[in-house]
Amino acid sequence: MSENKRDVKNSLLFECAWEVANKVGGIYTVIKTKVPVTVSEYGDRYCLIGPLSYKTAPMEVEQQEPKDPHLASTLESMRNVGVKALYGRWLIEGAPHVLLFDTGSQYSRLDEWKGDLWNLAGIPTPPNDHETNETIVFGYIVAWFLGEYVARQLGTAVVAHFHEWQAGLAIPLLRKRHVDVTTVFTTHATLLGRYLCAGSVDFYNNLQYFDVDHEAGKRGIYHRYCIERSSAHCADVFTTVSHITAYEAEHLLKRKPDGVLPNGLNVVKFQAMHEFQNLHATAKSKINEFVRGHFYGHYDFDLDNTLYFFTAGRYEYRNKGVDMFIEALARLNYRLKRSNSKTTVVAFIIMPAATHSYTIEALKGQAVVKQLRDTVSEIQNRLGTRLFEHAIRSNGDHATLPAPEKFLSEEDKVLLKRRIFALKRNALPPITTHNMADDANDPILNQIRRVQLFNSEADRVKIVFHPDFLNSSNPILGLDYEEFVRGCHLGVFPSYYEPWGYTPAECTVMGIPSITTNLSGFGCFMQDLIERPQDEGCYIVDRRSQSVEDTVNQLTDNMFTFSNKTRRQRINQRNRVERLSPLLDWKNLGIEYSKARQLALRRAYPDSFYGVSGLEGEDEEFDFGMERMMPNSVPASPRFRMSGIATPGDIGTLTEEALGTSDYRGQAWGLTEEDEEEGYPFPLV
Ligand code: G6P
Ligand code: 1S3
Repeated sequence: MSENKRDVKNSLLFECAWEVANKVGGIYTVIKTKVPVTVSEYGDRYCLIGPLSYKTAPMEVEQQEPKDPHLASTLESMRNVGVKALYGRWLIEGAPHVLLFDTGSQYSRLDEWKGDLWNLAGIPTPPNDHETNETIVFGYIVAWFLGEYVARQLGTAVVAHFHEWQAGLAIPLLRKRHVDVTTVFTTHATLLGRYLCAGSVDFYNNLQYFDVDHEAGKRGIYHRYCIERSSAHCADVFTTVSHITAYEAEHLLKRKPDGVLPNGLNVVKFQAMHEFQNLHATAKSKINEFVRGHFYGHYDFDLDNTLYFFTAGRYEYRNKGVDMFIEALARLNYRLKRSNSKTTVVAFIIMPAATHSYTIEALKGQAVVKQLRDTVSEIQNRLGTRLFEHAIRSNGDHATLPAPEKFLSEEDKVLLKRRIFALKRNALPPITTHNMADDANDPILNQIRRVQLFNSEADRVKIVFHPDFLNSSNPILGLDYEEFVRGCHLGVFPSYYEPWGYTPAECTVMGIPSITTNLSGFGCFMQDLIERPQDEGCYIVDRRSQSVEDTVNQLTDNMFTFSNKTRRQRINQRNRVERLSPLLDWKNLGIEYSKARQLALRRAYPDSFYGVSGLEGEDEEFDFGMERMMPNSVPASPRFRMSGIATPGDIGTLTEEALGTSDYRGQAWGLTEEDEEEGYPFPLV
């Protein structure tokens, strides 16, 4: 690429994503949790690039002046022509350098850049798509910045890693302009895949056959699709987050990914094993509090024999498998009733939707329980005082001890009766905690109506739909998400479309068993690594090769078996699942990112690796600076499938090895013909 020989061993890394210091969804988690491991590899040679949000940046970033003179002069020259940017430290663990660009400062150039994009890459852009407009302005600013930077800084190779189409537009621009950087593009889903799955197509069996341009056009996302596709094609290295998404990307974006970069987490190891078990017990008692209030007047079940299941995520009804979860809950209810089980399952659905505040009923429930508790403690104090006074005056004669209720005054009794009266309720406990903006058409509520899980007394499965993010300062269910997960017993995520799926991964590192599917990146990843994941508290239902009916039954079986476990068995399973967390630790998975960067450097600067003779030699001392993940760093008991040297992403080997198989793990796709004809055995709302 360049005339100068850039130093590839101490390369600089710019990592660019729309969610840098800007929380929108899962990519924020990827970037933020990965920072410590990337900083430990790159130190000050690492800088993240994102959009500047004036609302959140002051809380997230501490402004600084750049120490790198080339960076300082690049920013200076851009500022001189009106580009507003914030450079500093992102205030998270690892405190990386961060560079945020204000897209608003360059909106005046939008039309010019749209024209350029059309001339350069033939990508059309409609006038009123705000997200695409942001993508264009951001992409042009980033390409401009990198171009100016490497024109000044000539000594060191620069790797630019981009996540998802919103940040990817700079890639085709850099390529067209022959900017001397090497690029990696990671897609965390495909636009078309997400849209197609949300409809009612048989996605996985037809991946090869979709007319991609036509399908994108039909859904009004052709321009976005073009940006995504050109980012994938122009990058030196193209990656996704899982093998299943690699397969999807190959067919929908028409480039076979070079490898897979599984998502990790920042795993916090406790000193002692029982610490996370204690956290479960403490968090569960907070959920118990909520349940007492929510079910007041019908609180006729034993909390000691109640299990908390939950599903959570962005509200993608079909993609996240909420349809299947509710159907399976109805079947679980039937089976628990039929077996005369004394266990109650409270199933939470945590999915933000449009609402108009909390319902009066939900607020009232918490209020009446609080009043009752306050009254009881007042009475308790008064009763204690009277009891003490009586005892101290007894002068050693214990025969004078009257019955405790004698100490209740008439006033106490009236107060208590009033509080008990307030617990009377004519309606069943509500399903949802909020007033929904569109109650009648809400897919989750309609599915609950269809299966008639109305929290009635006889039901062993109760449902609570919380259509908002959790927060410890909420008046209802006042817990942060992490605390809530810790307090639950089982996470259920029967996704149909899930490139990775952080929710079950988070359950795992917190020691909470979960159910996912073999259509989720996480599910496939665990299935690849562990021989019998279900024994470790990581249940994976088959949504690939069996009918929907069979999958729902398998899901129900898993939940039913779990509901019949004893407390001891649950504690044991939590211990086992928590022991899997090293598999998901960035300290082990970060190596895949290193491999992707190395591959990008090799492709851009082959002479630095292979020498003039074409023989590899100069790079022998190159390593990724990290431990190999398997099998030493994980505990012995789970039977892991992988042997010594392979790592989960298999960067650079995927393309060659996977040729000739129908997916990226040699598994065949497909339902039976019968299933295809049958479609869904329960109506899609
Ligand atoms: C943790 C605590 C135990 C508690 C248990 C409840 O393991 O350390 O003291 O008994 O949680 O488990 P359960 O599955 O019934 O919520
Ligand atoms: C995507 O977010 P989503 O929930 O839209 O990216 C996440 C991070 O890679 C991934 O976990 C998830 O499966 C994808 O779908």
